[in-house]
Amino acid sequence: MNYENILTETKGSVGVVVLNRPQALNALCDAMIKEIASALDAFEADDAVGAIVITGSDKAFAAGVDVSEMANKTYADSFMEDFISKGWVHVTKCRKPVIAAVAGYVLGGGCELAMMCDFIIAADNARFGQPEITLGTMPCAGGTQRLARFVGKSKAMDMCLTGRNMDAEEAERIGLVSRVVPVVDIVDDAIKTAERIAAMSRPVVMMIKESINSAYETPLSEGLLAERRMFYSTFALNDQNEGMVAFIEKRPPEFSDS
Ligand code: CO8
Repeated sequence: MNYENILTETKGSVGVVVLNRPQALNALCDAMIKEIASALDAFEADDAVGAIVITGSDKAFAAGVDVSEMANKTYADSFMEDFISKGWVHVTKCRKPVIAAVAGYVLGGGCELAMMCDFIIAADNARFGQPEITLGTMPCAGGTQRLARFVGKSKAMDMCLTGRNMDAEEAERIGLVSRVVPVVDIVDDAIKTAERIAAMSRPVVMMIKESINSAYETPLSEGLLAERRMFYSTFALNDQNEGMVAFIEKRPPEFSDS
């Protein structure tokens, strides 16, 4: 597929998706969402890829969903198209780890897209916000749900009801992002992090991702039970034996992803 709104490349074992609509601060138009979905599906199917990074530019990860495409929609249009459910779910359904490497504006749907990824590494110039209320609407791709679960009710209410921006330092303090790095290092840092993950046993990576994600879907007792069962199942993998024997023999493990 030829992409018009994103760039893609493979760096070693890492698939990289770069949002690329600089003229609109990477506003997420419908075509771009479809392209992101297609790129993720392609990386998911590529055995050479072990982890994925989604990034934007130094100025904007994404300044939201494209307002010009939404302005004149009717209720019937949006309900019948169900445009939020279609492309976006590819991000959350991806079984390989997806890291959001964000800089500049991370607003509205941009912040929601970042939160759909497995974790967020932020540049020191990143600005997060859910400004939909200033447009007379509300977050629609997880902004009221994921944000509340990730940073708590008080901060989610503050962000969604005032529409204010939050800087990277605040975002790290409240746990929205895993760490903050200088903007010049953001992509390299995310790719190095993804490479480190891609070098682990792939089935174990997927099991851990699934387990952590289930923490947001299940009560604690069920989540703990599912985690224990998943842990026991790692003993059916060659990689569990290899990892532990390599530790005892004081050598690096050679995982076979089996
Ligand atoms: N959509 C479309 N175009 C955008 C968007 C956007 N979200 N953000 C920026 N642009 C465009 C601008 O229109 C401008 O284009 P042009 O040069 O042709 O006029 C260009 O990008 C550059 O933007 P600015 O000139 O405004 O740049 P500034 O540096 O002055 O300001 C800001 C940057 C503060 C980020 C400003 O652009 C801004 O406020 N953008 C909108 C932010 C926003 O409100 N985002 C939330 C959008 S809504 C959303 O994401 C979820 C909505 C859910 C609704 C569900 C649908 C039914």
